[in-house]
Amino acid sequence: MRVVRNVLIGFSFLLSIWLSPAQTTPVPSTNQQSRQWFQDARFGMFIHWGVYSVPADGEWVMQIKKIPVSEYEKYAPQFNPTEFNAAEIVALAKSAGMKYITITSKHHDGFAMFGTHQSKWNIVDATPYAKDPLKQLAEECRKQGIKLFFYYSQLDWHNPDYYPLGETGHSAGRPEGGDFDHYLDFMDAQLTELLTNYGDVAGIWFDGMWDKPKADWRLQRTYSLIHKLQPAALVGSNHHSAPFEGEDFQMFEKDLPGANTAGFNKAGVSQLPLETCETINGSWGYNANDHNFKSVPELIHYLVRAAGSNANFLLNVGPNSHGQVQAEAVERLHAVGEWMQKNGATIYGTRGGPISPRVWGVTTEKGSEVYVHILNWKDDYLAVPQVSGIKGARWFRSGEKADITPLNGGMLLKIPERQRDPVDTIVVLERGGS
Ligand code: FHN
Repeated sequence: MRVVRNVLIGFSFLLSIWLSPAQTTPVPSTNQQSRQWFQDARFGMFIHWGVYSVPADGEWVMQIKKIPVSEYEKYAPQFNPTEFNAAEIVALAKSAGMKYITITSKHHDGFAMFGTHQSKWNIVDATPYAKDPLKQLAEECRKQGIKLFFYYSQLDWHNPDYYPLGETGHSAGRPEGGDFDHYLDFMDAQLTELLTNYGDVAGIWFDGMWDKPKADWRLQRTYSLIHKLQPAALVGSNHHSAPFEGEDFQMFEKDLPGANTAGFNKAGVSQLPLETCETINGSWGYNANDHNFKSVPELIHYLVRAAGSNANFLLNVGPNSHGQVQAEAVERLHAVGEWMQKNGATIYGTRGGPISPRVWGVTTEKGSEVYVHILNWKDDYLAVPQVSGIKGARWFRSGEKADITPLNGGMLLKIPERQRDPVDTIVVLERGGS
């Protein structure tokens, strides 16, 4: 009996680990469950917020305007975001249909938006605000059932130990010399604070490795630290290369997976859970002169096309120096949320569908249903490739039967005017038994 029990225990252990095709080491079940949740979530809020919101010229102002540390630090005493309301921001994300928030804990300027003890260059010690917005946000996310990721920039334009310099940060006025390993210790210490003092963290969103791609970033040490402190936390890094060992999702920037119109996405699409991120206007960090807000249909199409590419959509807002999200962004997020309330079933919990993305639209699938999202098609008929096992079709919005017939090895869909939707006409293909 004991032998049988031991065999069963051994077998259940083997079941609890899983080899992800993109990795050679087993992925623990806690991490696997997080990846599953992440893929089901499909939609998140990116928040770029920091002391750069004071000059209100985007998060690269220190680099672009060649501002030395000595001058840049003068923005901190002006940063007093008394209008910041964590409950409102979390509620805004929920109203948009977002399931998680990814907020900048530290961007390239090195300014920590949390009460770190590793340096005084942070919102608690260096500003009149003197409070920890990430602590407030973490508590609100727990209350409102939203998961929280922390963006963390490995690139640092402020820390003198970020040396030798990479592509950027040459106007910061830091002294020559500096110990990069000491900087990495500093980084690991800040990550330890974030993964110890803020409750459950859904993941760490790294950025900035592209500044010194050939440096020894001690990735495995840092990734092991994260997975040890919070085994359910996911690791992703926006290094624009193929995923490294220890990374749990792959992100793309300003393009869908596999596309590279913006020049950031040089890597192929891995087997890891995928996410693409984009700005709601043209800037990540608050830019007072950027009124180039995307329309609601554009944002919905981005979300649907991301899901059709088996990816999440991380949509960014940049709060101002008072801690407020721009009214134009709030308005658009509410409108996207109304669409998600009606159509979210064709996005949440789905995976990329059996027909690969097309100019006319994409497909997503969940269980026995395939959702055909017709985003850009004016004709009365649409020919699509055959999808196996289809026993029927219906219009998602009206529930009425859809007229789809076999044609030359594919399927011909008739699209009556009354079934059309100006943003996304959705047909549900119902799969049979076998
Ligand atoms: O340089 C950053 C940029 O400021 C922003 O954070 C984006 C968001 O994905 N990432 C880097 C550019 O690739």
